[in-house]
Formats: sequence, structure tokens, C-alpha cells
Amino acid sequence: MGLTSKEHETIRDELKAAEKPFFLFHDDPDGLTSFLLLKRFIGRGYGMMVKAEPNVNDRFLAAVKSNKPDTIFVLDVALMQQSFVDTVKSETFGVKNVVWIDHHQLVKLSGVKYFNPRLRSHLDNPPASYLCWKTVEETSRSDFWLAMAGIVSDWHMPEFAGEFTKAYPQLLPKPMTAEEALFTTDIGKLGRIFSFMLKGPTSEAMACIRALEKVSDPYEILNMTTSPGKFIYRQFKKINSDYEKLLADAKEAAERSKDKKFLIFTYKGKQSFSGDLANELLFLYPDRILVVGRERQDYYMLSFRARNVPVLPALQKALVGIDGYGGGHENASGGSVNKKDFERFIEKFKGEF
Ligand SMILES: [Mn+2]
Repeated sequence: MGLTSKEHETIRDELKAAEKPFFLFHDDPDGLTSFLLLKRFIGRGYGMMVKAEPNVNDRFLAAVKSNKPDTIFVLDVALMQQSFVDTVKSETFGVKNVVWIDHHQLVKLSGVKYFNPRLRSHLDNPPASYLCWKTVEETSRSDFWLAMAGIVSDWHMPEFAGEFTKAYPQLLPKPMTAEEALFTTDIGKLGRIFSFMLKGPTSEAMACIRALEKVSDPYEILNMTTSPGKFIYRQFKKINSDYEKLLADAKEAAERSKDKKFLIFTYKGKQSFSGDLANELLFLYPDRILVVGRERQDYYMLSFRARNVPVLPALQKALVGIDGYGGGHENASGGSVNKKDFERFIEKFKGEF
């Protein structure tokens, strides 16, 4: 499961050889912790979030140009464009290597060192933070909690959960499912803190990331014992209060609706909570197929979840003839649909089950 020890060794070699690494990472806890694990391993590098569409494309060229990295690490981002790779590796940009560590659906690109366990088995897709932890674990023991927060928040309970419980019984009192851990334990709470601290304006999110780089113990955050820990926790609380309000609205909608097979919930707001909301709603309403969407200009930005049926194929079929896009995991996908097509899309989507 995961990557081979040879692949982990290759990644370590790439990290050590990189004098000016540039990390592009998904703006969720899995991407964030992947970045922090790798950056702490070598003690250098510049990180940038891939926000909105999970796609490394030409919008990142300006940042690459001004940072002049020798190696670009792309972490937990589902898509990358060939034109981006070709341009950064051209003489003008001078990037030597593009290393892509991911666990989403396979993409074929040339000129990229691609590390994705699905290359061997389609169903083998532990989180990127799991892959990065396995890369650095021998020398980064004190980051175990950071890795575990990323892994659990990506809905994965790794085979070393028992070992983690021994090291941090207060964070994970006993082995359990990732879902239970997410909503009932402090390791899950850390995942939620990481998720929410990234949701503010980019400058505030970046300030949180810089603060987190200084944190070496989870209780600095949970018990607010140091100033970076306090900073992160306060930022979390600010954003969490908006989330709690939406969750209450969604629960009310769920109770009110006569349709108990699906739960379709849309909301307005400058912050996206769709992924978190969908996850918690699935915990509360395990039998339903969930679509949670935020209105953003002419589109709904959507999260899809279901426990016992795959949502990705239904999503892909329902998107035919619709202005929108979608992708992700079998049971947890994301996408976007034009508001004018939304009702038609939902009818088609429901028809797939
Ligand atoms: Mn991930």
C-alpha cells in the first residue's frame, strides 16, 4: 500500500538535492500537512496554496518566475497542465525538476516525476500526507501528530493508528474509524483547525501557515500555550462560528425535507465550507447522498458525498451537456455547475441512483 520504499527514497533524494524548492499544495489539511512535513524535513523552501480549482496551470507561472526555484513539488493537487510543466522547464524559467506527489485519479504528463500509488493499483489511494509522512518518518518523529491530523482529516485511518495512540493517547484515545476520530477526538479537531485556518483571506491563511511552521507540539494550539498556537486557535474560532451557523441551517433543512435519500443544501457566503459541511452531514445522516453547494457568482461550487454508493460516476454522467466540471474520489467528489443548469443537473444526478 502506498509508495514503494524505492519511491520514498527517490523523493527524499529530490528534496535533499533541491536548493530552492517551491511547493504548490492543495489548500486543505492534507495538502498543508504534506507541505509542512516536506519543508521541515529539509528546512527550506517556499510554499504556495493551490486555491479554487485544484489545477496547477499557467496562473502559477508568475510566482514561479519570481521565486526562481530549481525544483517544484506539487502536493495533493488533482490536476496539472502540460503547458505549465513545459514552460517552467524551459530555459527562461530554468526549473530542473517537477515532482508530483498525489493520490487522485491518474493523469498522464511528460517531464514530471510522478508519485501516485494508483499507478500500481487503482484503489490504493491513501492521502498525500500519508505518502509524505512515509517519506520523512524516520527523521521527523516529532511531526507524527502533524501527519496524523492531515491523514485523518482526509478520511483515512492508517495502519499505524495503534502506534499513534501509544504516542498521543489524548489525541486519539483508541483505534477507531477516521470519521469517528474526525468528529469526536482532538486529532480530528486539529484537522478541523487546519481546514478552517486556511479559509480566511489568503494573507490571514498564510499568516496561520507561518505560525504553524513554528509549532512543534499540538497542545500549543489546542491549549493555546504559545503565541503561534494562540494565533492559530483564535483564527479557527473566528471562522468556526460561521460554520456552526451553517451547520445548524443544514440540519434544519435535513430534518424538514421529505426526501430522505438525498440531502441537497446550498448556501451563500464568502467562505467555502462545502467539504467540511458535507463531511459532518454525512456523519450525522449516514444513509443519505449529499450535495452541498455554495453560490459563487454564476456557479454553485459543490461537494458530493455518500457512504455506500460511489458518487463520482453519477457526477460525471450528470455533467454531460451541463456547464460545469467535477472530479475527485469515488465517494467524495467536488465540482462546479452553472446556476442556470443546476436544477437540471440535480435531476440527472439523482436519476443515476
Ligand atoms: Mn488529499
